[in-house]
Amino acid sequence: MAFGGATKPVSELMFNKYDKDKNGTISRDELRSLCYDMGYYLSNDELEWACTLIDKDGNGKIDYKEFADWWKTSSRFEHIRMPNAYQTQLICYIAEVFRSYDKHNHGRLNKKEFEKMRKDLIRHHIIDEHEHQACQFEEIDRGHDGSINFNELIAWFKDIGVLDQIGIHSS
Ligand SMILES: [Ca+2]
Ligand SMILES: [Ca+2]
Repeated sequence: MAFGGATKPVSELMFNKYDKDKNGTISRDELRSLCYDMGYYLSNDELEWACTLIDKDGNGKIDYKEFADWWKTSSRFEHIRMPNAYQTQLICYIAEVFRSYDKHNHGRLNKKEFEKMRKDLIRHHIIDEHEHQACQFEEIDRGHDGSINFNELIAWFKDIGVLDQIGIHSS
């Protein structure tokens, strides 16, 4: 920024470099190869989790905006690290609750289903009724398709710090 505008941001250079098939999105394999080149080999599970975090609208592709968002996080490889035991337990539980409200097994919840799930999560003290009341369905629905998928839910939890809080107690 300080040296003026001729150069592209690093995130864009990286995105273009690793979008090997030039389709404008980073696939799982392309992400794996990027991480590997940077010294972080991801197993299949780790790659799956990294994609859940980076592909925030859950459409199965990492677009440039999602990539740049991730790239600018201060510790980007730490950010996509596999959850610890407590977080894993929490995420499994959340996935279970999510699935139980996904009556049609579509992998996403409509507004009504989501509101029911939110009440359930409040009841189980995973989210706080007062603190997280302001979060609007429309904001959580990043892909704007009128439903919330698991990636969007996890992205929301990341935003409101639900997953981080648990992490603090574990180390
Ligand atoms: Ca690609
Ligand atoms: Ca996406």
